[in-house]
Amino acid sequence: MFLRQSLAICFLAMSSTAFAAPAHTYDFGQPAPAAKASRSIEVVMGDMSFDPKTIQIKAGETVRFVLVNKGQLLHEFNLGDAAMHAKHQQEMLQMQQSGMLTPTGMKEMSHDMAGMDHAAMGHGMKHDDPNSVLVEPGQTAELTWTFSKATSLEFACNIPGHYQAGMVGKLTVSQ
Ligand SMILES: [Cu+2]
Repeated sequence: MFLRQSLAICFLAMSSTAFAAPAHTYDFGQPAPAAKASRSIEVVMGDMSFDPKTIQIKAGETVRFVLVNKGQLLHEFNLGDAAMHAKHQQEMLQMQQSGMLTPTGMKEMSHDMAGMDHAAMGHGMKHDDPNSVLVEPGQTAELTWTFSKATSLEFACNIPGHYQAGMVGKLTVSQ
């Protein structure tokens, strides 16, 4: 009874947040369903590397990224510019310090803990940005994105220390 109530409240809180604050938007495009993709690009993640290191895309293209983690550690594939990655690295450092982010995975937080962190941090201690996906060692994940305009971006892993160790590549969107 109590559990059912708190779940309902949690769901209500989550959905009202989603409506009150529209999902984070990105000036370089938006997430898309995989079926909309005009091509796929496989990116292999190693421990502190991406292969390929550079990706060329045309404005207007919808690309399905297939992310293969061949390393021993958890890695992230995140689309953004250098400033966005720097900000996300701070968030991931907090997740790591809270014990939520481990070297090989992301722990589920209890509802109580998540609520506390949400109140304390504003942003909420959750890793669910649409421009990012976490890939556990030995796993494959996907992210599909429509690139709206010509711009210079980076694809990066923002797990503490990884970007600095070389887990960043250039993604150029041309006209
Ligand atoms: Cu990494």
